[in-house]
Amino acid sequence: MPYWGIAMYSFKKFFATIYLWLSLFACSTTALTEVVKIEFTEFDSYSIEILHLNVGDTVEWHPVNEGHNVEFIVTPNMEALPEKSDMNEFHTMIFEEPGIYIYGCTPHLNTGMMGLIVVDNNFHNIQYANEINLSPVANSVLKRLLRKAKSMSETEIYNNRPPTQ
Ligand SMILES: [Cu+2]
Repeated sequence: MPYWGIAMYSFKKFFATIYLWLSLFACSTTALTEVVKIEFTEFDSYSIEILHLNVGDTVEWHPVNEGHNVEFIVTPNMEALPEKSDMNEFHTMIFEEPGIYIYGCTPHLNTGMMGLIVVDNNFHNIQYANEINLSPVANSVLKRLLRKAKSMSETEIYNNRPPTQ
């Protein structure tokens, strides 16, 4: 290879490396917020039971099956729980605070139609979950969700996060 050929080759390699570096840097510093879709299933449940989010992510609940809604029973701010959503209506919420969020369907909470959202993998407000009064079925569902969420490894949490849209 003539001298200029080698120079050209290392020149290209140099820029390819710089490009790779810059794109990795951009990915790690840009705050990509996500919009996650959860559906009301035909089996009186939510299509995603445990969800890990970062602060600023959004969840959309889609009423693809009738007879359900979204009512929060635990959030980091128990003094100001969000208003429950209307039955059979689309609902959306942005998660601004780290902590656990527990919600259920108003008519099916007692039979265990519940969802757990963990923001920033932060469980600081988990004691609220022990203080709420639930039916035995809902209580065991909640315990299962919390146990599973807490025992998830970083990899499992990463894989549990829906892809960025
Ligand atoms: Cu329901």
